[in-house]
Parts: sequence; structure tokens; C-alpha cells
Amino acid sequence: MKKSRVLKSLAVLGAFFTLTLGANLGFAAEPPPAQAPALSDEEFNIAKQIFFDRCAGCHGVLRKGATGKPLTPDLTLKLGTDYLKGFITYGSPGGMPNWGSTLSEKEIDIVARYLQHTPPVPPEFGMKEVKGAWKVVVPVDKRPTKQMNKLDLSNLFSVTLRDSGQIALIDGASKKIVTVIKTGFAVHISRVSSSGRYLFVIGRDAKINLIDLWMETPDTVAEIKVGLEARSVETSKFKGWEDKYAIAGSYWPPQYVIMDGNTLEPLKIVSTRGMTVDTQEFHPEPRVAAIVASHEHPDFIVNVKETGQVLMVDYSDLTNLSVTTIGTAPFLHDGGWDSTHRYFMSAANKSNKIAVIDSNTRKLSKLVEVGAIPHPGRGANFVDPQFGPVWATSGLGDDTISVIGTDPEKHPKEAWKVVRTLHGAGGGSLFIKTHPGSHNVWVDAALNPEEKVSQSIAVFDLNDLSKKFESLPIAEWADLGEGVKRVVQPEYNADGSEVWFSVWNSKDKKSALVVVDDKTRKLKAVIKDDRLVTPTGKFNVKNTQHDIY
Ligand code: DHE
Repeated sequence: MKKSRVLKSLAVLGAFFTLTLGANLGFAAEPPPAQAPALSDEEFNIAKQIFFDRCAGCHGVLRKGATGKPLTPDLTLKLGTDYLKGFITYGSPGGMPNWGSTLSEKEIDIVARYLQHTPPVPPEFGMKEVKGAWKVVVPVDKRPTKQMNKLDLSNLFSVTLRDSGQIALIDGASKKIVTVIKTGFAVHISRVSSSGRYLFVIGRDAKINLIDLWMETPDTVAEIKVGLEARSVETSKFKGWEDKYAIAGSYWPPQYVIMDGNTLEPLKIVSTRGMTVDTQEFHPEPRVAAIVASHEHPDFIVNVKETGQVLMVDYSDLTNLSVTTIGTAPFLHDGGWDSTHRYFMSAANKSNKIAVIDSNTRKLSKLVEVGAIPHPGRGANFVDPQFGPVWATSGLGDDTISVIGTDPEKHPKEAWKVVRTLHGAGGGSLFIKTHPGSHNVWVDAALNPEEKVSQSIAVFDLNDLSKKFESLPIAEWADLGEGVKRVVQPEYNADGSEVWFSVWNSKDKKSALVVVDDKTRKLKAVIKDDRLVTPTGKFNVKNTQHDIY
């Protein structure tokens, strides 16, 4: 797949999941540069909204550039309105989408003029605002002291219902929806507390719901909003600190918030603004991407995207907070543990690298060069028949799957090297998944421009990696009628016998979950229900609780 098409996919990723977060954000408008073209207040507000919804994901709220190019007035004024209009309308081979197919001519004209004005800065969100958005719905002493329902919690799935601002809890055995819970908008991920009792979900609007799975019908017991836009939440897992703290990272403002794990009471907010790892320049908007909880120390491990710094935040003393800053490579995004849960494999996506963080020594073990724009989700751990324990990532930028040795003790020659490269169905892959009980590894290609590729899944046989993958027609099995379908994120059930996929028809949002038998690779069930609105991420409680992937 050509790089330009892949970059286009990346931009479309932001656009495809367009939101309305910009509404009422109260951005502060700066006086425009003298040469900036005229823009009425109404036009300014329209453009501000469009930019926040559709462009900020790639270009950054402050337009300093990330996946997309910088768009500050010193650059845009030289380009001028007509050039910008053309660029927005037709896109570019460098990856800019052709917004002419989505926005009206008038909207494009307004945005082109807006881009020559100074970017308005959204408001900060400090302790006053965070605390103001905190609510304990059920106090700790009013919560059950034992599990009050008969659910098999380990095989429960938390499923994001993106467009309805909800999650569904689905029973893994019966495939029935247990309950649907109102959450923030477009929950990005779910995480499970160390004990397995609490579920944390975070919306793109930075709202967190703390859900008690012990209640007769699981429901929200506390909620908070930690910023204006966010993607990650995690809970403390180190021995002696189980369930004690939670942490959330936000895209805006660029900061993380440490909270009480049982109530979400905000305890400490830390900004991530600072210097980039490579050019060592100040960056005003280093967003917090993936966060994992260390099993080796009382640490949260925080990926800071734009600066390329991995922070090991020691939560054992919040007053005298000790943070080890590990310089890696810019544009850190997602990542996961190796099978021993000692090494955090963190994807620096636009640098085409995986940073291996030793959570025990709190040091960088290695920066491993991989395929284009790695996007592992949490990645896949398995034992390679030739090279021993490995962790693998697929990517957005090409069809490669980089398999990295992860056993420095017994396989030192292979450790932190790409020991083999597999080839999937194409670029545009978001997630790769396997399970310790399986001999399959599943790779999606949700953003591949070719429908045939994006609507199926590639599955490799771990017993014979020289064999080409098998392609399974997941979208066809979902049987959702006409329209472009997306097949997103493989997720295993608790015992590793089934793999679940989200499928949705972007045209009319008809959706389904497709369940495949892992052994036979045959269709096992299709879950359809009117309440299943655009399911995206699915998180099995046991696998999420124990970091199994
Ligand atoms: Fe995600 C994980 C950010 C688009 C579904 N996504 C993550 C993580 C980050 C992130 C930082 C890791 C969190 C962690 O582990 O703590 N995602 C972003 C973006 O910035 C991006 C590219 C653009 C955006 O505007 O959000 C983006 N993500 C998407 C989607 O479009 C997806 C497919 C659907 C959606 O939510 O709208 C999507 N992201 C997911 C899922 C995970 C995820 C399902 C967790 C996967 C897992 O197995 O761990």
C-alpha cells in the first residue's frame, strides 16, 4: 500500500470518528495577525469547531503539527487563502484528505481564512475544574461487600458503543447484553482494576466512569472529567497498591491526573509540557497517549506523544512525586507488555520504532526499528518456534508485522531485535491479537482503502509462520447489508477459545459483533441488537485485568 494512501487513512481515522468535542470549549481567541484575511466572529466559531473536530487529531490543537504538518500563521499566511482552499479541498499525496468530499465550499473557505489567524487556545483544566466535575454516585460504604450478581465476571466484555456514548457489558458465554451504561462520549478504552471488581472507562471528552461489577446490576459508582479530550486510563497494580489509585492522561490539556482508585477523587495533576527528546525544543502540547501500570514498582508508565518521553510516575509518595523520564522517540502512541510483564513495548509511531522500557530498572532497553507507523494496540505475545518468546506489532504504514524477541535471558541474541517480518493483507492495521492458549495471531486492517482488505481479517498459524495468512470474511459474516464496513479490534474471551470482532456499517451505523471459534476459525456467533450502536473496543475482564494478550 502506498505511503500517501496510508497517511490519508491516518487522517481519515481522525475524520471518520468525527466528534463534537469542540462545542462550548471556550477557546480564547487571540487578536489576528495584521495581514490575516477578515473573518466574522460567527465564521471564526464555525471554523474553530471544524478544526477541533476534524483537524486537531493530526495537526494538534495549537497547530504545531504532529501526524499532520504545522499550520501556524507564520506558515499559512505565506500560502494564502486560495492555496489553502485548494489544499483542503483536494488533499495532497502527502496524506491530507480531500475534504472537498465532506465539507461545503463555504466551510472550506472559512477554514482557509481561519488557518491564517492565531490558533485560539482552549482553556486549561486545573484542580478546580477537575474537582468540580467529580461526583461519587454510590459512596464506598454503601457499595456491596461481595459480588451481588451471578455473572461470570472473568468472561464479561466491556464493549464501547461509540456513537451512543455508552458501554455495553456482554456475558461471554450467553452473548447476551447484561446492561448498557451511559458514559462519556465515544469511550476509547476500558481498564479493569487489579482485583477485577472495578471497571474504568474513559470517553474522548475525558469523562471517566468507575463501574462496580459487584452490584446486582453493574453501574457507575463515581465519575469525573479530567480535561477536554482524553484517551487513556489505568489503575494501580503493584503488590500492596492494588485498586488504590487510578490515573488518566489527557490530550487537552496535556497532563495526567492521579485519582483515588475507589472514588476517583482527584489527588494530583501533572502537566506534560516540556522538551522534545530529539531537537530538545519546548512543546506546548505533548499529549498523553497509552498508560500502563507497572508490576515491578508502584509506577504508572505514561507515554507522552509529541515529546517522545516515557514517564515512570512513582505513585508511592504523591507529595514528593518521583518521575523518571526516559527519552525514546517522538510520537509515542500505544503499546503493551511483553509476556513476563517486565518490558513495556511502546510504539513511537511516526518514528517507526518500538521503545522497549525495562520497568524493573526504569531504563530504556532498546529502540527497535520496525515497519511503517507501528500501531500494536497492546500487541501480541507468543512463542516463536524458532526464536522463543516474542512480541509483535502490525502497523498503519505498510503490510509488515514486526516480530521482536523479548527474552534477554534465554534468547539473548534475539532480544530486542526484529527476528522475523510477516506480511499481512495490507497497511491500515490498527490491532493485532493472540492469546496464550491459542496458536493463531489475528491482524485487522480497518483503515486499508481496499474494501476487501478492510472488511476481512488475516490470521496466521503460529505453528508454521512460513505459511501465508488465511483471510476470513468477517464483515460478510456480520451480514449488515450494503455500505462500507469496518472490522475493528480482535479480542479474546477469557479461556482463549473465541475471538470477537466489531463490525459496523458506516452508512447507517448498523452494527454487529462477530465471534469466531479460535480452533476451527469458523463463525461461531453473530451478536446483533438495536442497542449495539457502533461498537469499537471490546475488553474482556480477565484478559484486561491480567494484561493477557
Ligand atoms: Fe485509539 C487505543 C489514541 C483512533 C479505538 N487509542 C488507543 C490508545 C491511544 C489511542 C493513545 C492507547 C490507550 C492506552 O492503552 O492507554 N486512537 C487514538 C488517537 O489519537 C486516534 C488515532 C485518533 C483519535 O482522534 O482518536 C485514535 N482509536 C481510534 C479509532 O478511530 C478507533 C478505531 C475507534 C474509536 O475509538 O473511535 C480507536 N484505540 C481504540 C481501541 C483501543 C485504542 C479499541 C484499545 C485497543 C486495545 O486492544 O488495547
